[in-house]
Amino acid sequence: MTTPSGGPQVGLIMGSDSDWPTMEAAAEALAEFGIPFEVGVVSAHRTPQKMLDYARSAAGRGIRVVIAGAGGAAHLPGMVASATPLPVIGVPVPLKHLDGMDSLLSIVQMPAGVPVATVSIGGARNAGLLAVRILAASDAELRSRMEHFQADLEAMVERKDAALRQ
Ligand code: RP5
Repeated sequence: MTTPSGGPQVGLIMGSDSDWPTMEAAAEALAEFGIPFEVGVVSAHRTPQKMLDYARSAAGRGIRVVIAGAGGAAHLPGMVASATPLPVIGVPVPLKHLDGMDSLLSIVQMPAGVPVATVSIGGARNAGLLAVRILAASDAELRSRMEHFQADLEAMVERKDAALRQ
């Protein structure tokens, strides 16, 4: 578990280190906005006690959003959501079989009362950006940076449009 200085605000966890190539995009998005985060492997099936300890202690340690990625029978995001009051963003990690549909359906179809904000299959960058938006809801400076980010996206599309039309 890595904890950069400044106290992590986002907990970025995944069921296996094999999920990192997918989940790295969430870390990159958080880093772009200067959000302190921690990274770790926490498995719902292989380390169930660690998962419960992580979920139950996260809020008390200053974590404000959890991003949880897993593949296959991807129970990590939902189980973490059941044991923390924090918002949990689930990332369906695509594996060799079933193209990530198994991961998506395991994460998205939560029972009422236990929400997980599920992004697209492999959509870790959006998970990172959604975490930034959640934090920005109570941080005017961060919200302003998100608005600039959105303006940059818009300008990029306009530049591509103009280039195509030439
Ligand atoms: C899941 O099983 C993990 O999230 C990972 O996506 C998948 C395979 O894990 P490994 O066998 O590669 O460790 O729990």
